[in-house]
Formats: sequence, C-alpha cells, structure tokens
Amino acid sequence: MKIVDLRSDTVTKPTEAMRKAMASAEVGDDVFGEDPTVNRLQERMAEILGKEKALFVASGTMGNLVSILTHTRPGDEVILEANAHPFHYESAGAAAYGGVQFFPIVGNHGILDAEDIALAIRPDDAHYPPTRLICLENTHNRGGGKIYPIEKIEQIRHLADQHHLAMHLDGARLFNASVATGISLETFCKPFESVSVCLSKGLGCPVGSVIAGSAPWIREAHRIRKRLGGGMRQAGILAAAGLYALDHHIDRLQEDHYHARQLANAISQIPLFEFTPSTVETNIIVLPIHDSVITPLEVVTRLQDEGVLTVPFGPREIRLVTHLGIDDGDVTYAIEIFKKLFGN
Ligand code: TLP
Repeated sequence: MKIVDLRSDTVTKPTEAMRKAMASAEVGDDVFGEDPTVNRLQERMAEILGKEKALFVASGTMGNLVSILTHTRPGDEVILEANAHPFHYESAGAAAYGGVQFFPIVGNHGILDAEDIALAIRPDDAHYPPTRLICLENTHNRGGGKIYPIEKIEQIRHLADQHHLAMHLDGARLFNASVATGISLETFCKPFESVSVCLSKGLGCPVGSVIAGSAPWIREAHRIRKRLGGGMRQAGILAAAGLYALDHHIDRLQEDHYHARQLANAISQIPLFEFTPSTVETNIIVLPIHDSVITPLEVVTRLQDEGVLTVPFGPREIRLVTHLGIDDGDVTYAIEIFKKLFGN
C-alpha cells in the first residue's frame, strides 16, 4: 500500500547524498573541541544566524532546555505562549532540572503581542518569582506553522529591554519562516539573546539542533550541555548532515510550503474540516474537525487505513506536516483519500 507520512517533518530519512556526506565526514573528539566538522557547522550556523558563537546539541528539546537553564536560576519565571513547545512537549524539563516556573499566556495561533506579555511581567516584590526570560516560537508548531510577524517580535524586544529581560527563540522551523517571507535568518534572530534551530525537521537531517548566542553565553551553555550528558564525541558524522542540509535543503522548503497549501486548499473544501486555507503559511496544517461525534483519533485511524499518516493534535484537531519525503504524487493521493473518506 502507498504510504504518505504527514505525521511530522521529523520522519524524513537522510538522502543518499546526505548519507555520503556523513560517511566521509572528518571527525574528532568533540568533547575536546576537536571535531572539525562539528566546529565548521557551529561556525557556519553562528554566521548565518548572526550570532557570535553556536553549539551543536542532540535535539530541539535539548536546545531549549540548555538555553532556558543558561538564562535562568531556580525560582525564576519564563513567559511563553500557552501552546509553546517547551510548555507542552518537553516533559517539564525546565522545571525538573532548572527549578524554573513557566507563565503561559494564550496567544493567537501561538503569536503574542507585547501588551499580552507586559501584563505577565512580575513586579519587583518578594511575593513574586522574578521574571527572567521571554520565549517565542517561530514558526509556531501548535499555531499551525504560523510565522511570527517581525514587527511584533521587535515590539516584544522593546518591552524586554525596558524590563531587563532576556529573549530566547525556539526556531525549530526558523528556516521555514525565512524561506516563506524572504526575511533573513539573521534579521529574525537579532532581537534574541539566544536561538535554537533544528536540523532534524524541515532540513531533513537524522539528528541534531544548534543553539546560538554571544560568546560568553555559549560558554555557559556548553557547561550546561555537558552537565546534561549532551557532550558527544565523533559527532561530526551528524554535523556533516547539517552542513549538507545548509547547502541543499533550505531553498527547497518552498516546495513543502507549496504542498501544504495544495493540501489546505483541497481539504478546507470538505465541510468536516472547513477552515481558511490562507492561514497555512508554511509546512504545517492543523485541521479542525467540525463534528462532536467523530474523534481526532478516529479520523487519524481511517486515514491510516488508507496509508495517509497524520496525528491527533488536540481535542478537535489533527495535524499534517509536509517535508522532503513528500512529492506531488503523495499530495494528490492524500487529497483523493480525504475526499473519498470524508467528502460528500
Ligand atoms: N516537535 C515535534 C513534536 O515534539 C511535537 C513535531 O513533530 O513537531 N520546538 C518545536 C517548535 C518543535 O516542534 C519541536 C519538535 C521541538 C522544539 C523539539 O525538537 P526535538 O524533537 O528535536 O526534541
């Protein structure tokens, strides 16, 4: 049976060319700082993200955790959006390992305005935890791949400056935001002290994320990565995939966005899933289910029986994500199956 796997852009498998780059990578012991390929990836990432230094980490979850722990002390508070990845999907790592409290605020498709954040900043009073950090997510996963408008980020930066707060960007899919808008990665990263980007999502690498920031900040993050057991040895094998992806897998994200729009245009016409397709800005579609009887799991199971893989994504939603493993034929097939099962 044909399988069209739209569960996540994390399901991609390295291409032959990427595997070759990995197999021939020059390596060394990265805990000694001696892996030339890791060093090259870190230097290149720092440059394209417009930061002084960068650090290779095992995952997006580790990137966010190391970043949050580097910015905070136990008892500090971090403001983020209520659907943000560190709040939802990171097993309360910041609370478990850093004694950090989150202050989640409900946004619009994951996007917060400076005014929303201003209300959450604590007064300087012994009753309250000190607000230390604001975390934003671009693109916003649970917000349906929504791109954070740059003006809003700049307004939030202004607010953060007034209150001496740091800002961290969960840029797991920042490459998607940049390709979709034409805004450079550097411009998107500039308002933040730190940023985390994933190699293992749209860029199609098997493993890895990179965090970036100032030289002293990365020095401290390096210690925390080690503390968490994240010091890796001949990690150049993995970093080589990242370098390959920077050369070959960025511009092609346009295709993923095109495929997501095609899916959105067709599926939004089915009354069960009706929504405004122009809300799909990148490679993620969060589909609403307008029926109180059929559950997301039932929708997912019926699609799965026909080879179209998706995930339940809330009490009345499922999610579809396009990626480099999806081609025109897969999109046509998925649309056919949606119409066959749910069209009338
Ligand atoms: N997201 C995964 C799941 O965890 C939901 C996915 O399939 O989308 N930040 C954002 C915005 C993410 O979407 C993810 C992964 C992460 C961080 C964590 O990355 P990993 O999975 O590498 O730890």
